[in-house]
Amino acid sequence: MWLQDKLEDKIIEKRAQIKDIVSQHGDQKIGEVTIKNLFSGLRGNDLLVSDVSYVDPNDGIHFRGYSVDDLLEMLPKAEDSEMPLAGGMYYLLLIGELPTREEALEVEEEWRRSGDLPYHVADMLRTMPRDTYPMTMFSQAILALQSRSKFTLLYNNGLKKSDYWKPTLEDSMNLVAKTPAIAAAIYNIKYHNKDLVPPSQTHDWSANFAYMINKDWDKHYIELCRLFFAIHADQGTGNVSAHTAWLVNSALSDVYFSCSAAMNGLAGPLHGRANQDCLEWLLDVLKKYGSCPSEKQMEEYIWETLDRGKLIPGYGHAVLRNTDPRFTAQLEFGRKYIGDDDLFKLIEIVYKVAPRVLKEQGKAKNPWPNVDAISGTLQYHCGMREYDFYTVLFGVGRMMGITANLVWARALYAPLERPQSITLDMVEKKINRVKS
Ligand code: CMX
Repeated sequence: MWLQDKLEDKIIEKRAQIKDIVSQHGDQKIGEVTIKNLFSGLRGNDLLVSDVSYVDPNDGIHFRGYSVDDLLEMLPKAEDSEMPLAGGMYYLLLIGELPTREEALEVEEEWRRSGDLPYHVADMLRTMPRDTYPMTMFSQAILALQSRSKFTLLYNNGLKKSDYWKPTLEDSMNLVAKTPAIAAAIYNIKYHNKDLVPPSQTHDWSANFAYMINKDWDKHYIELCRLFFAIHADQGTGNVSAHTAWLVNSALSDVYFSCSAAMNGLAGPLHGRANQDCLEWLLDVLKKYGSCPSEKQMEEYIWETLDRGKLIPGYGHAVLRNTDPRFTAQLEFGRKYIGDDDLFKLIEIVYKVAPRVLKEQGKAKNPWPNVDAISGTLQYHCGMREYDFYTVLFGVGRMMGITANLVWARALYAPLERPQSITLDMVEKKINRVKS
């Protein structure tokens, strides 16, 4: 596979670099875990190494060093489009360099060759109860592909450790290729009881999703898909979904096991489900006031939500301490294409009011919006009304970053992850607070 050849030299170089760092500086301390860290989900500790992406608390996500704005400008565009080709994004995440247009198209072409969904996966999705949550279907569909894992097949036949990354790359390419078809199958089966639409052999990866749900007549929706999948592609390796995949993969479970598990983490309200929750919350606001509320009414509504002990979905972040550039990129898209929709105007009002209220309440460390504060609104406006499906769309984009990380994890021999757990009594002893 041509991507494999491209990666090989880079992997050899990085392996030597890590070996050198560990042998020369293995005992050097670069951080300390405090008691507070222990009891706050290890926030703020540098505990994972990945070059695929990095979240800066102020500037947000950097994919291989490039910001969201850089990438929206610099990645090769889809035909007749202002938005990037997902194939180019994947090339960048994997290889670490901006692709030429030909390289981006070559990834797209390879995805097209294996983008169809095997019958057994579609059959399984059809037999699931109609009220099954779409993320459950998504996770199950990925797991159902596991029987095709090249990694597991070769591992069972004695694959060398130094070559683990090669079938991991093959599995990753195969899974990412099929992800739009999985999502489209869930959408068509769950909401419309429709037959599957095989992927088109002419559309790019993002547009193919729109094609398979019969929305490729809508140019705005296709552009939104391209933007949406690109900006959701990765967010560092410590977030719940990426880290889950990383952890599961560290046991040499293949890409399908790892990514299915990752989607179960993404399904949580503190993570990917926030896009669905946010849209529901915004629709409740519109229902209550009949149209866009004033800033004063909005402020009251936010306080009411907080006073009921609920979260303001789409606001806050475990790492970010500023407005998420993925929010801003979508805001610009909305201003360009939507503007006068009440729901979109509401986004602007909440953006004015919520940070002020959250600061006044004083609990959230980051009062600013994240990616989920607006993504559902754009989907809803473009006719994707089934909002319990939005987290699946998040997962479609995220599959790129997660799998790129898994290829590199295997290439650089990421070890079995196994933090030691200690008892509360041991903590008491360590801080010299032993009870008499
Ligand atoms: N609304 C109300 N309270 C919030 C809040 C919000 N948007 N964000 C944080 N808080 C609260 C926390 O619940 C916590 O309260 P307790 O001390 O009572 O437990 C307190 O403020 C401190 O939290 P934090 O350290 O600022 O935030 P965390 O790192 O623990 O959590 C996050 C981060 C994103 C889970 C949190 O901000 C949140 O729940 N936001 C709303 C849900 C959301 O938008 N999630 C999507 C994140 C992006 C993604 O992964 O997709």
